[in-house]
Amino acid sequence: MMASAPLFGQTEVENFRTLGYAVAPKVLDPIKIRIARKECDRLAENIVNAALVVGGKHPRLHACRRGDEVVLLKVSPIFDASPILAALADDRRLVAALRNLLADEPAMIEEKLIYKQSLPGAPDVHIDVGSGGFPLHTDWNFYQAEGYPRDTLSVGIAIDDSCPANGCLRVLPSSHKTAWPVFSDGPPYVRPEAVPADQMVDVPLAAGDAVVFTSALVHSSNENLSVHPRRMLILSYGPASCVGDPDRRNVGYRRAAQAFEDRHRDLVATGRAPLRYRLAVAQGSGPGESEEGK
Ligand SMILES: O=C(O)CCC(=O)C(=O)O
Repeated sequence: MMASAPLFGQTEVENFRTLGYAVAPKVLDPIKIRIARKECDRLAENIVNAALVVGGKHPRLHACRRGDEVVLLKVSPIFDASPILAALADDRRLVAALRNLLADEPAMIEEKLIYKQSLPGAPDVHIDVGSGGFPLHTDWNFYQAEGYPRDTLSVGIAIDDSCPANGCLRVLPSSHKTAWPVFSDGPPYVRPEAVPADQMVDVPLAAGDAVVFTSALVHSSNENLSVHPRRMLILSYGPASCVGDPDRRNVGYRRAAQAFEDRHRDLVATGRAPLRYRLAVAQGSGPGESEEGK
């Protein structure tokens, strides 16, 4: 049997070391992309439904408001809610590539699904701060507080095409070699006045492509100005030998989310869950189908 080509070739490995990021094409094939999109829709519907029925903040759901719209920004953590997405990411070539970049066994410390998707009918879910983009930051500035090593890295796998118009990732090449000043009153975002804005570059991706970037790389993204979702699965890994308990950042959210979802199931089972939110509802018609109609 012929050995398959590595996911990240020599060029990607060199770019990753020098620039702090690299793009690898066609990590997901068209069948997997289709499966991933369907699963993203199923998950978003379930999570919005649970949020509407139970009320309050669903621990996995991060939504924001933009004008009259409610934007589903991200769902995190995700793999305990989606064995399908977990299986897509459990890819032999991906693990081999990460092992090479980390020079160690990769231990997953975070999984999140960026949606950047306007929710039809602007459902009445808990709204977080922000308007649909990600301010300048390094993931390291967040991971550091939990004791994860600086050489932690992330892989973003595009589920939809991404480009400047729909808020693709933007990075500052080679910025991982510098310590950037961050805000100290609130989340540790990088201070924008310290960043040479004209040196930021867009990282457009075709659906199925992946970008790998080190946790110390300065990055951001703008709002999605298109009418379509811009979904990307972002998986972060540290070197297993020095990561400690990999799930310590997310285990609390995971347990809280599972308890929230148990409460939703209980309300559905006892006929106290009248709403059935559907993503396919036409813009403006809003949620409101009965639970029996599913
Ligand atoms: O996918 C994006 O738009 C950016 C996501 C990001 O920067 C993050 O989750 O840290």
